[in-house]
Amino acid sequence: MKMNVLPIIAFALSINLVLGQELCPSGFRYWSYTGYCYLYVRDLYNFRDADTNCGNLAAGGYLVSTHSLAEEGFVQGLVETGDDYWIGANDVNSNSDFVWTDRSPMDWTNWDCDEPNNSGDEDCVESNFGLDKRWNDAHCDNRKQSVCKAPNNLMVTHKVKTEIAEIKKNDDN
Ligand SMILES: [Ca+2]
Ligand SMILES: [Ca+2]
Ligand SMILES: [Ca+2]
Repeated sequence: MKMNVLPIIAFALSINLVLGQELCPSGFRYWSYTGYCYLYVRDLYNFRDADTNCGNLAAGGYLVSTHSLAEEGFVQGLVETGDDYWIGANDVNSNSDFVWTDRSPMDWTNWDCDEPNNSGDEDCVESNFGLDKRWNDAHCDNRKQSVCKAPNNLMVTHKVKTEIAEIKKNDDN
């Protein structure tokens, strides 16, 4: 029997909200359009430390990945200074092969014109670059503000349950 779990998730979500429980890790802001939680980090970090910081602040937290112009716009709106900030895209492992630190698909890009240019081996991506406020590959050691993205608490619970079920299944075999 195949069950549609979406109504159940939606119901659980509403119960959670009714009970006033936090849907997001502390300080993160929920966005219903994606169901994810976001946090603007004003402190300046290099790329690697910025990504580690996101993981320290939330279970499953990484530098933000975006998957549409709408999501990019939402994230830009969180960045109070309007300055450039780290996002999770990088080509550290393989030049010109950009990936997200959260391993989600690279299903759209928002490069500024003539970027990415890998000038002097740039491997980490910032947004809010240039007049058009788009993406640029930059030097990973630069210290910038950043935005973190994390699954909402319900997603984390669901993921843990799925993993436990998977482990049990493997034990039975
Ligand atoms: Ca490189
Ligand atoms: Ca590069
Ligand atoms: Ca560049």
